[in-house]
Parts: sequence; structure tokens; C-alpha cells
Amino acid sequence: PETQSLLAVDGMTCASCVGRVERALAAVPGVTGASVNLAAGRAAIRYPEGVVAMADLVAAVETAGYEARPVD
Ligand code: 9UX
Repeated sequence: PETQSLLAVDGMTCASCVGRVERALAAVPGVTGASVNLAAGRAAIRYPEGVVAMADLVAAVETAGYEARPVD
């Protein structure tokens, strides 16, 4: 089944940041959707259970230039 993870993302200040983070997450193999809430500083990432490692999601955001950490 599909599951979802949440990341707290720091450093996003404009709508283009949102696009950058969403595209970076969507490019991680296995990810089927990524949605960023700028005001909340959160990213929701969907993928089939078991196919994506949280560390890869964090790394993708950080490579794009933002700080990320998992949210329980
Ligand atoms: Mo907007 Mo974000 O001008 O890194 S793209 S601040």
C-alpha cells in the first residue's frame, strides 16, 4: 500500500522554493507524489510502503539547498 512521510523543511521563503523542494522529492526513485506547505514548513511525500528510505528524502532536500528532518 501507499504510505506517506512528513519532513520539516527549513529555509524555504518563496513559492519557487516550494517548487524546488517538490521537484527534488519527486525525483527520488519510488516517490509518487510530494506536496510542500510553505507556511507550515512541511513536506508530505507519498510512496509505496518500503520502497523509499527516509534518509534519501532528507538527502534530496538538502542537496536542493534546504534543511530537512523527519517529523513523527
Ligand atoms: Mo525564492 Mo527560495 O526567490 O531558495 S527560490 S527564496
